Amino acid sequence: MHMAGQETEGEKDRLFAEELVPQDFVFDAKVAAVFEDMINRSVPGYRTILSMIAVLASRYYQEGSSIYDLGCSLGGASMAMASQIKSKNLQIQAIDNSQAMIEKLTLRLQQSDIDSIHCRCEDILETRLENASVVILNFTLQFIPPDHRRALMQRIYEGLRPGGILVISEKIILPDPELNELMIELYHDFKESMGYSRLEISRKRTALENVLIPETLEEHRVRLQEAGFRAFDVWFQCFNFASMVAFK
Ligand code: GEK
Repeated sequence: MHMAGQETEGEKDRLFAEELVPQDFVFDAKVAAVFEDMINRSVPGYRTILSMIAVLASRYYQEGSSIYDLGCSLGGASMAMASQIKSKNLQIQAIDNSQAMIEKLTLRLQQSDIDSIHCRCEDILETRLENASVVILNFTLQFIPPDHRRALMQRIYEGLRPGGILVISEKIILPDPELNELMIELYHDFKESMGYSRLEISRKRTALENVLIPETLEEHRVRLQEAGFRAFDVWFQCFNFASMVAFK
């Protein structure tokens, strides 16, 4: 896989280091340019989660089916799956509604030798899901307005083949207020250890306030069960970040 190149190399995330008027967070060209550095320094275990999504997908991929990576950003999960799954028929649909992300991903794919990833700019609330064995929502559902989440789960369930899986990674809320506060503080300590200043951390938190809406694991479980999934559990958690898997 060849991914080097001036245009596709990520820059360091200094978005919240400079003085700026507080605004809601958007996935624009500025964010796309620093995305890899940002997510690696902001999501504890991000790299591990990508590698393990590939392991899970490899086990549950069914020959002749499709894999969907919903809210793919720069295709981290798609690329991990593409290199893990050895099938000539592999078809990964990588979808994101950020034009900037899809442009950058398209360039990357053109510069690589990967032909199994098909990316497009689209709202995942409009995506037609069919014949899927693996669906990935890696830190995407948290950005979907809460009142649209149930219908999305239902459509994913309908689009999955029996035996298929849905992987959902999210920032979560812990039901116990004291533990919840502790996890948030530990998370902020983690970000500080990754080189973000207290000011950057607090500005980013404000920018995400109306945009990233976390839920408890119980809320996820109930919604998945209501959509029809037969089993659900958490396979990874670090502080207030978790990744779950649900089985059809
Ligand atoms: C990764 N999964 O690296 N339709 C399509 N895309 C959307 C929508 C929507 N309605 N809402 C948000 N997004 C990736 C990381 S980032 C997580 C995912 C983060 C997209 C949005 O444009 C962004 O690219 C992505 O969801 C969330 O494995 O930045 O914390």
